[in-house]
Amino acid sequence: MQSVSTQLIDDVFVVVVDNPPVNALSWHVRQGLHDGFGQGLADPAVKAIVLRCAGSTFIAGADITEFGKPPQGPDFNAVLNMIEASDKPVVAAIHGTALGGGLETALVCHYRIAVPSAKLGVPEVKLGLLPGAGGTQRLPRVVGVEAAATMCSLGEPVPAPKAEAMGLVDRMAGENSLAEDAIAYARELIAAGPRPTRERSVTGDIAAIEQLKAANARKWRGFEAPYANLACVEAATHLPFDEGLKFERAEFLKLMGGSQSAAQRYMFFAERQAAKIDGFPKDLPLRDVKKVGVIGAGTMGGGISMNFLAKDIPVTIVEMVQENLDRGVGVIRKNYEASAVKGRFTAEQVEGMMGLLTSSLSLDDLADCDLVIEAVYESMDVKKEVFGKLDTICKPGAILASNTSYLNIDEIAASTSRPQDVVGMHFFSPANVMKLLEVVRGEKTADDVLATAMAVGKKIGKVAVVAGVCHGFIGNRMLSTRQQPAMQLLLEGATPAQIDKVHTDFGMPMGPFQMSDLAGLDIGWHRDPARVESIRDALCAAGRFGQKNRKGFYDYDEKRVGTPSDEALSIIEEFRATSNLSKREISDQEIVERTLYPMVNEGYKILEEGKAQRASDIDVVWIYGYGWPIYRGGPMFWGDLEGTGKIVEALERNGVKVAESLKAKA
Ligand code: T1G
Repeated sequence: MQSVSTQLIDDVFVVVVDNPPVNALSWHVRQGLHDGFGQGLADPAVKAIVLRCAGSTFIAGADITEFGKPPQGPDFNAVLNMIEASDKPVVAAIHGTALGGGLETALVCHYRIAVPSAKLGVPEVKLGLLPGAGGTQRLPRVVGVEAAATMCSLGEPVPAPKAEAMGLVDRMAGENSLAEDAIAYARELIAAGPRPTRERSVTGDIAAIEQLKAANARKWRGFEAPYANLACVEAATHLPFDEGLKFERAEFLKLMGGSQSAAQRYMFFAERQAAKIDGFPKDLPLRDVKKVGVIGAGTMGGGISMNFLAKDIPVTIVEMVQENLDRGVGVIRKNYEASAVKGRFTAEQVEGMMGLLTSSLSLDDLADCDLVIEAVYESMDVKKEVFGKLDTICKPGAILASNTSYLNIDEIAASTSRPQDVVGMHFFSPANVMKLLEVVRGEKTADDVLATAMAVGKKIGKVAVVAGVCHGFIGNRMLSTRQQPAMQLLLEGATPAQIDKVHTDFGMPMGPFQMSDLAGLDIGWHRDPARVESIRDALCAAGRFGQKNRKGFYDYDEKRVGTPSDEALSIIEEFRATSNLSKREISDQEIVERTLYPMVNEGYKILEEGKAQRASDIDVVWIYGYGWPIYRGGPMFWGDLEGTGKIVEALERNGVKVAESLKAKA
């Protein structure tokens, strides 16, 4: 396939990459670059060379689909070294996103010109990798140690204007005149001649590296790649260039061969796959969503509203009581103002978003909404009543969504005359922060309603996953299979802190009991202190409701930092005594087997029942909804790594009914 073309314009030779959709450096692109530059370098009429890309972006990186497959085409580093060694000035003309191997290609070019809207970055760390084609050695020679260390270890792209200020971009082009501006710039540089990046010196203070480690220790807990990136940048500060390249190569191969990068590359595609609905054409016509209604101005309703307002979509928020409505609107404003203080929004933007919010005490004001999301109390009766009213109020074709976290969407839909317009949109708290959105497909949900809900999710920056109707859909259904054995382990002698530590050491942001305290132990409690049928009842009876009143499984200080609680432990001991279970030593491995393996098992059952489209969707749910460590790829990916045979044996040993499909895979 012809993915690289060349043209000679007077004395400037232009090499154009055209490999949709993102000009990834597939083998035929590398071949084309090798051949094209070979031609340009050999032609005496050529005085300067421009490298640019067709389509929407400059090269966005190596072709991730090629990883792990037998190598094809010329070696990437060989092609880059050939470009850098050019005896004629080479200019990279950048638009869209020059990422990873794309930026590394731009770095072997001697100069870089970019349009203002372009972005440049090395996001390899997000794939559990590092720039493996000289990026960690050339960036410090162009932008200095601190900027290079930051770009490599955090992986965030830099807008072109800032890149120019850093010296990464040498010239800005007109937004619509990159091709011609690049040629003119190359012609200007004929006199200056080539400027091989490898010959430039590393500048800046190595202390920046330790500062980054200290500032990101919590965020990088358990990750290998950020530290490998920093080690390579540090190597650039004291090794000769070619030694530095060798160091980088060795570190790159270590990461590439490790399970963390395999997991993070898997998740890169899994997240994109989740957006696709099996059997639906890509161009299925969607319903227009220009105005959204949200019912309930509590934590969820407010958070849900914020997602739309931040994307300039007007919201009408409805509450039943003025005081609750005012509080809810006030919380939205306070959250936006807090974000503004952190620089995420300007004051004008906050006013603009608040200006798109209409508050009301009447459902009738939702009549002209294209999408209404109900976020009221988790009671089927309340939801049925609300949907019955919406059925009479909302315009034909409006999408009626429930934010329920586990109730039956089909039952809710049956309370309307338009079940085809009803869908679940389960946001995760805090709804304006958590990226996961479970879109629950009812039996009668129309295809375009499902597709529209998924598209709306993407539009407001969520990672949307299709779930089927069952108790807890995908995420909470699997969560419940962890909670019950965790409680049982308490009865058998483990402590909340031991169990939570196994989970946080595994990489979860918090363990089962820390999570219960955060959510509130009194959620769903029968409120009868005399009725103590579980450890949770016993804690609630003692007025221990969790973080909300600073005592639950743990005691909490004013900053909500939890410490083990003697009172909670004695309550657990007392309850254990009533269950004539004797206390025993419990190993961490047993805690893994009894709390994490059942989640994998439940994932297989969810797939058997068709409540998730694919195993990778289940992994997306757990990474974006619950903070499962992305370097472990999600419960299903991790289950394969852990070994399905080992999992089945442990489940059977612990008396858990194993999913047939899991047993068959063991
Ligand atoms: N390789 C292969 N396919 C890719 C790809 C890549 N690098 N990037 C995107 N795609 C596919 C993607 O799967 C999707 O496919 C389609 O392109 C559109 O992507 C040696 C080792 C560029 C910002 O990490 O960040 O270079 O679903 O939906 O929202 O040092 O894609 O349509 O079939 O994301 O407009 C480093 C990854 C690689 C950049 C565009 N580069 N890509 O976002 O579209 S490793 C990256 C992105 C490397 C070197 C190292 C984004 C984007 P499909 P999309 P988008």
